[in-house]
Parts: sequence; C-alpha cells; structure tokens
Amino acid sequence: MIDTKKINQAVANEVINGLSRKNKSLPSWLFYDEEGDKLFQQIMNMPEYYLTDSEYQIFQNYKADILSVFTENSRGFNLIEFGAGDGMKTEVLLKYFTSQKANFTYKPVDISASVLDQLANRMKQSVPDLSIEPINKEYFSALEALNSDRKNPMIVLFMGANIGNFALSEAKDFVRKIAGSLRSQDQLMIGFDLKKNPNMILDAYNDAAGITTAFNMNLLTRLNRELEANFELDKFMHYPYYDPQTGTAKSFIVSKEEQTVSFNTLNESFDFKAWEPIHVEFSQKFDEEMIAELARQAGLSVEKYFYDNKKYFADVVLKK
Ligand code: AVJ
Repeated sequence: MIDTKKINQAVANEVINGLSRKNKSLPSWLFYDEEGDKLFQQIMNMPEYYLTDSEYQIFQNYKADILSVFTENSRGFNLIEFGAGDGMKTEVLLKYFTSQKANFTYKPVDISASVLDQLANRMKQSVPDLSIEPINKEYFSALEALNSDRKNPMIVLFMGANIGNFALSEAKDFVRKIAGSLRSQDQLMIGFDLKKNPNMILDAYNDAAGITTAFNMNLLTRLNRELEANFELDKFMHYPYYDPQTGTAKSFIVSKEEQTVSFNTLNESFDFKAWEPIHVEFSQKFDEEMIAELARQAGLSVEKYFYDNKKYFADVVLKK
C-alpha cells in the first residue's frame, strides 16, 4: 500500500514537471505499468523488433567466449545484473555458466520486489543449481552495498539496449558512475543496439500490428487511471522518429488538435497546441566510435565486442 502511494507521487511529479515545460516530455519508465509490461513482452515478439532476437543469438553463439572473458582474472565472480526484465536472455548465460560449474553468484538488482520475485522463481525452475541473491535496491545503492563486503570481482550486466533509453549525455554519466564503483579486476557488459538501415530502426518502433502504438498510448491510459486525467486517446497519436546522423531514435505522443487536458488529482490542467508533441522515449543507437568514447570518458577500456550474425547488436565488455 505504502509503495503504491509513493509511486503515484513520483508519477505526479514527473507529469507536473514534464508537461509544464516548453518542450513537453515524460520519462519512458512511465510506460511500464502492468499493461505496459505485457505490451512490451508483445513488442519483443513482433517481427520488426529485431533487438531481442539479436541479443539472444549473441548469447547462444558466444556463451563460452563470454564465460572465458568473465573468468580470465579470477575463478570466482559476482554477476550483478541491472534491469534483467523477465530474464529470458540472461537465462541462456546462467544455464551455461552453471553447467560449466563456474564459481559465481547471480545478483539481479531491481527496485521492484515483484520483478525480482518473478525472476528468482523463473531461475529456480530453469536453472536449479544457480546461486542467486536478488538485491532489492536502487542500482547504485546496490553497488555500494556490494563494495562494502566482497572478495571476488564483480561483473555488472546492463543488457537489452536499456542504455539507449538515456539521452547520450545521461548515458555517459551513468557509465561513469558505474565505473566509479568498479575495481581493477571488475568488468561491465553493456548491450548496445547499433546503427543500421534507418528504415529498419524506424519499423522496430512502429510495428505494423500496432503494438508499439498501443504501448505508447497506454501511457495516457495510465495517467487517466492513476491521476484521474482526461486524455482522449483518439486525439493523440504515436510518432516515431530516427536521426541516422546522431543515431537517436525518439518517440513522441502528438496532440492532433488544440486541447486542454486536466488532472483531477493534481488540480492542474495543461494546454496542447495542434500538433504539439510530448517526447516520451529515447532509444539511442550506437557505433563503435561512440561506444569507445562512452568507455573512454568513464575511464574504462573496451575489452571485447560480441556481435550477432548481422551486426545489428553488440554486447560489449568494458574493463577498468
Ligand atoms: C527496453 C529500452 C530496450 O528502446 O528498444 C521498445 C523499449 N520501446 N519499443 C527499446 C521499447 C518501444 C526498448 N528498451
């Protein structure tokens, strides 16, 4: 109960800040309510959404090489994962590492206890011999807690192109902050979606079946429910955009006409001009130069790139 209240306050703050701006924006974490989680699962199964398959293929093809890279410095390691989601892809690695009798403990980190419970249950079923210690904390408090008491190196995983949800400058801050918690034997593996045919990227955020549209518009439904707003969904539309020069994909929810939306619980209303956008998501795409620069500015170096067959995606191991 207490949790729900806290989350609603966070949602309220984001709405007040984000919709008062000259360039309206809302953070993409607002997509992920119960319905949003389901829609995201469906997106991952859409033929246009190549990202999940690509990273899955990398793990299938290179699980042995990944284990070698992870164990080159020591026999034992802590495997810390940020944002594991449903664990479908991580499971490939965990199964293999366990079958090879690797000496490691899997420590998924999430602020949602229910996400962690589901993940732990899944792994207990599918990888019964896995040593797992879920950490129900914010990412950086988790790293701090781990650093206060550990012998083995830690390997931090941030996969699934989640890094792309940050604006590039925030991604740099984020990696720098993680690097600040790493010691000399530690590693960081990040999943990057790569620059490619711009039409293909645009299609991934605009599938023909309309699941991505439903996913984005669900944000308005969520605000209608949680904050008693009165968004009329047919007066807004999903608009995806990709800039092949910067590699930045963005999603907008665009107001199709001049209108005012009120929020009962906030005692606030916000005016929209005709065709005024709300920026709701970044999905940054990278190339090797950008990845190397991201590492360099954080004081890290690139140890190894793992690619899928088509080079759509890369999982990159960085070290201190
Ligand atoms: C979960 C951040 C990797 O940006 O590709 C998919 C989320 N949004 N379709 C992405 C998403 C719309 C996804 N990530």
